[in-house]
Parts: sequence; structure tokens; C-alpha cells
Amino acid sequence: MSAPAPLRAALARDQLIAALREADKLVVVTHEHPDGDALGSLIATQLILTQLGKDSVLYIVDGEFPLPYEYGFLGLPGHISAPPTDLAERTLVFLDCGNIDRNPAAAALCIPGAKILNVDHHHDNTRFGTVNHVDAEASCTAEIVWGLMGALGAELTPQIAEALYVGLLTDSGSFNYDSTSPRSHLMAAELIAAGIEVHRIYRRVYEDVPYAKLALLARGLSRVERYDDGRLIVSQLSAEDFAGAAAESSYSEGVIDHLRAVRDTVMAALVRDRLDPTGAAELTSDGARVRKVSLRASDDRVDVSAIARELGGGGHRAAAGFTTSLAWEPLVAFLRAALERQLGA
Ligand SMILES: [Mn+2]
Repeated sequence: MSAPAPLRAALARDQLIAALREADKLVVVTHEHPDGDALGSLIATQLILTQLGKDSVLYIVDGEFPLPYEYGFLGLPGHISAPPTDLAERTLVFLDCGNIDRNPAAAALCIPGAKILNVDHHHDNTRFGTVNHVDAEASCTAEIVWGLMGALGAELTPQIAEALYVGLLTDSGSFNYDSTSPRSHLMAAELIAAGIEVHRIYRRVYEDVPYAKLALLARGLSRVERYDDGRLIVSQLSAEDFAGAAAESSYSEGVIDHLRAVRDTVMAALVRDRLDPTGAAELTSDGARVRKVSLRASDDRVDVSAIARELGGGGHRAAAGFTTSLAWEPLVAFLRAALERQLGA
């Protein structure tokens, strides 16, 4: 019989701390198309391990660049873009990565015998690590990293605090999502006391918006469709929309929040063409467009991660996503049916 969940969680945390203490050489990685929490927890962990005197590198492949402009101010300490030659000697630390199968570059690091430390807050984390510290109650992975610092004897520098705050701010929806807890605010208080400039970070992350992002939003809002008395609201952005707006793929971030906020919405979906390096639509071998679908729930009854998993994706109850080559009409039909199933209709 396995141990009860809280005990298992405490054991995993102890195992993680012991493994981090023990390791001399590490490589820190996160999920594909990293967001604010992925980058914030990644950078903070890299800084913490380096501060503790360890030889740590931060691995992000070239294909991920340019990173979203709003996180550019953080810098990438110890960044490498090819697997380290001494990979076999390094402990792998995965941050904010719920499913290793969706990150081929990171999965390629997992050579036989690799020590894999999996630190995450996705409730559907596939527990691919040799140590799995998964805390689904945490508002962000940065909150978990922050919670480890005391036990590791790490000092909260302004640079670490800034990276952690970006993770906290972005993954908690500026302290507005359900996952925001007293602990999230205690963390924020400690980060502010450590010297971060809250307003400056807000400006960097949420303002300083390239005009192309506004132009892309306008296109997204012009393609909105509503179904089933507005319970489902969907929009799409094609490769042509990105090109027409001169927008990078990350500029679609935030469009879905406008959809979710509409009255009567139960689930919002944004469907985007995946772009190849030239900005053209990525195609399957039989010529279909590969699309990324982001889902947001605005109703507690709905678990959008379960809907995303039906097509090979995943995420959180209120925010999830998947990739598909379904055409628009069957895709909308799938979303409508999946939502009705969730609502028990
Ligand atoms: Mn996260």
C-alpha cells in the first residue's frame, strides 16, 4: 500500500532537497515555448544552484528563440543551447514541465540512468522523474522553488526575487486566479522585501506592448464565434494573421483572456496555426495545418485539462491546451461535445 498523499508529498520534497544538495553538476530545463513561470522558476533555480557553489547550466534550444519579449529583461544566466558534453554526469532538474513527452529537446536529455528531478505544479504531471515533487496546490512552480530556498540555505537576492516574482505574477493571473493563496501573497511580500521593483516588473511584463501585438489582438477579436448560448467562445489566428500583423507567435498570449471574460462564457478556446521558422503554417505530411488550441474555463464545473487530454494535451483545470491537425469545423464540434460532456448535459 502506498503512503497517504500528504506524506508522499513531504517525502518527495525531502528527496528533492537531498538530491539537490548532493548534486555537484546539474542542468535545469523547462517546457516547450516557455511562459513566465517556466522562465522565472528556471532562472531562479539556476541562480540558486550557482549561489550554492554548484556547476549548473540552463538549457534552452535555439528553436525557442526569440523568447517572449516580456521576459527578455530577466537574462539567462548559464544558458546553453546544445546538450552539455558531460550530460551523463549531470542531474537534470525539470521545472514547470507537466509532461516530458511534449518536450522532445528536454526528453532527449533523459539518457539511461539519468537522475531526473521533476519540480512542478500541474495536477496532471506524468511523474516522469526519479524524484517527483509535484505540488498542485502551488500557484506556480516559482512558488515551489521559493519554498525550497530555506531548506537549501539559499539567500534571496534581488535577482532571484525578480525571476520568482515574474513566475508568480504571470501564473497567478496577477493574484487573481483560484490558485492564489495566502502563501502566494506571503511569497510576494518576501520578494518585495528582498528589493524587487513591483511597478517596474509590471511595466516590463504587461506594458511596453509592441504595436504588432495589438494588431494581432484586433484580428483575434474579429474572428470570435460563440456557440451554445455563448457557453463556448472560440477564435482563431492563422499564419496569415500573424504575418499580416507582423506578429511573433508569442504575441497571441493574452488574446484568450478577452474571450474568457465575456458574460455567459463557460469555456474559451483560441486556435492558432503553429508557425514554422519562416512564419508559414506548419503542415502535417498530408497537408493539414497543425494548430495549437488553448482552453480556459470560467466555470468551476469544467476541467479543461481533461478535454485537452482527450487530444493528447494537458494542463490545469482552468487552463490547458493541446495540438491538433483537425480542421476548423470538426474541431469546434469536438469542443462543443467535450464541453457538454463536462457539464453533464
Ligand atoms: Mn506554471
